[in-house]
Amino acid sequence: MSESKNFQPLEFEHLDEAVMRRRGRDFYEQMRARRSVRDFSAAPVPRAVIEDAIRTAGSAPSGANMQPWHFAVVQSEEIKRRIRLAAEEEEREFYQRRASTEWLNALEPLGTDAHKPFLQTAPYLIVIFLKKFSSGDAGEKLKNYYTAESVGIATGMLIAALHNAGVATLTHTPSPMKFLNEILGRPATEKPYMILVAGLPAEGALVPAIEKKPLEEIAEFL
Ligand code: IYR
Repeated sequence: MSESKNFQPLEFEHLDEAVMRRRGRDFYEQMRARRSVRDFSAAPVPRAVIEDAIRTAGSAPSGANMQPWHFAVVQSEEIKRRIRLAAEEEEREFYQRRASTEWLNALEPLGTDAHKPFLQTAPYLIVIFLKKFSSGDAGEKLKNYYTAESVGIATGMLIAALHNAGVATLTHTPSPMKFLNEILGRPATEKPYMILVAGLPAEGALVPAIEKKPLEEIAEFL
């Protein structure tokens, strides 16, 4: 590709093979220790850590580099309370009526129910919105591309960044989540994607005894 005013040299760190192997293994060891936490302490986490993790998420690749995401970081006790009440209302509907028996059976090992106290206990609720449209320089409406893929990648990077900084998370998706637009004042063109609960685990927190599939079951090399 020729250099032009739209291009600049790539900055890329070439690693020795031994360093490559070590860093690959170290990162895996670190990431596999991540667990979804449902029992949070109210202990504070520095805002700067959350900001850097969101900067990391914002560095994710996205369709046509449209960066179709918005992160609403909720610390306010009052807003957390309103989100919890609205989410629990939807969850009661889910557990009592909407969920199929098959779905409830699949959730059994996780021990979840309609109570979501962590939505109030944890210091941060990072509410991730997916933007179907962006606004251009003249305020015109631009279509975004591959929005679900883009926001999924950014969210994965956010979870990894928080874990790396010693912050526990829970991916929480009450369904439907439309109430988040109202509570957080986001426009109808933005779709609530996920609540990422972030903070420190409560002392003695328990997690489900579940396992991840081994490489042989999830990958093939051809
Ligand atoms: N949203 C509900 C149910 C739930 C669904 C799935 I799929 C999970 O992996 C976990 C929970 C709840 O949060 O309880």
